[in-house]
Formats: sequence, structure tokens, C-alpha cells
Amino acid sequence: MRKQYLLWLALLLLPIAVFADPVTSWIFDPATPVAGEVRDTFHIMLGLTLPFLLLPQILLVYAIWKFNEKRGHKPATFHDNLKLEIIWTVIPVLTLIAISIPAYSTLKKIEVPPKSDLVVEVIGHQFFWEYRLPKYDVGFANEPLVVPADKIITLNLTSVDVIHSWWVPSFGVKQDANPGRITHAWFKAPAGKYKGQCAELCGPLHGEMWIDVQVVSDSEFETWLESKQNGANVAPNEDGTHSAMIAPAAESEAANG
Ligand SMILES: [Cu+2]
Repeated sequence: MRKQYLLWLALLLLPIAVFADPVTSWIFDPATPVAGEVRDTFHIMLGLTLPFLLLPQILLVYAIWKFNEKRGHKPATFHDNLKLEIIWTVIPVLTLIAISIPAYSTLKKIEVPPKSDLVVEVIGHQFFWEYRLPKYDVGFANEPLVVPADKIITLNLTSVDVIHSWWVPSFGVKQDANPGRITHAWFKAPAGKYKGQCAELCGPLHGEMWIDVQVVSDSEFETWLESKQNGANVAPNEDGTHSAMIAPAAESEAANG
């Protein structure tokens, strides 16, 4: 009996643990319009689908209690109810249509970026992120990405080894970084510090692939750029070379784990 209480307590505490985590608190603090829409779509979906979970469960428990054989009930012998079957087909169909409207409009916003103010190349490595700002000839790895506030930042993502995923929940961005391929994402965020992590199991240190994004004012961005341009910033590969944006086929094939 005691164990059961502990189980229920754990289940009750789970949502608190989820929401308290800075990375997963997207539901409370969407920073971009897209993240706000993702959250709203989630709420709409939850509201529309939850009755499909609850109603059958309530009916099932009621039927178990009400028509219990021990209470002297004889089994009913009827079958088929055309009207009921039409109703329970039409209602889910209408619900799916209702869900698809906000879902597709949000998906379109995610996938079609507005005109870009700054392109950032994001390159996944086992087990860190490399960033390049080709417009300013700046590149660096394993440190926070710094971008200007309230600008359209478009991301071109790829990987040099296995599949990673660049996930910053408060931006509403979760995009795979695949070897040999370029994927796209975008965000426009107010000034602040944002956290994310790799969302594709990529190896033993997957859990260490944190993402830090510092969204700063234009002047702070300029200062940061100057400091970057003064140093030798492009992160070298392990063998000392500088990798191209797309990994050679042989290299990515060998690491398809
Ligand atoms: Cu990863």
C-alpha cells in the first residue's frame, strides 16, 4: 500500500520537475512568436484530445460498476448501432480537421522564415556545437552563440559526424543537424540568455551538448564581433584542419552510428 502512495506522489511531482527545468520550461516562457504559437497549438490539441482519453475511461469504469455480474446483471445480447457508429466516426474526424488548422499554420511559420537579417551556420560535433557567421567571417565552437536582438536569425544546420538536433525550447526551434545535408530554422528573440540542448541521442556525451544563446543589443553585438574578429576564431578539427560546411561523404558514412 505504501509503495502505491509513493508511485502516485512521483507521478504528481513529475510535471513540477519537468516545468522547473530551465530547458523544458518553454510552456511558460515562449520567447519568440513561433514558440508562442507552438505552445498555443499544444494547448488546443490537449483541450481537443483529452476528452477522447477521459470519456471512454469514465464510461468503462461506470460500466464495470453498473453492469457487474455479481450484482445480478444478465449480459445484453444486442449488437450494432449504426447511429452511434456514425457519431463516433464523425466527431473524431471533425476534431482532427480542427487540430490540423492551427497545426499547419504553425508549421508554415516554422518552415518559411521571413527575410534573413543574419545567417548562422550551426555544425554539430560529437559532442559540441560549432557556429559560423559567414557574413562577418567569424567562427567558434563550444561557447555561447551571440546574436542581435529582434532580428531575423536564420540557421543553416549540418553535422560532421552523426545526427544531432539543435533545440532551444523558448525559441520554438528543434531542428535536426544531419551529416551531408543542410536543414533550416529561424528565430527572432528579445534580448536575454536562452538555454537548450542536443535533442537527438548522438553518443555517450549527448547529455553534455548544451546550447547557450545570448541575444544582445546591436552595440553589444558589435563589441562581441570585434573581439571575435581580432582572434583566430575558427575552431579547428581534431586533426588541425578546418572542416568544410558539408562533411565529405566518406567521413559521414563512417560515422553513421
Ligand atoms: Cu548531439
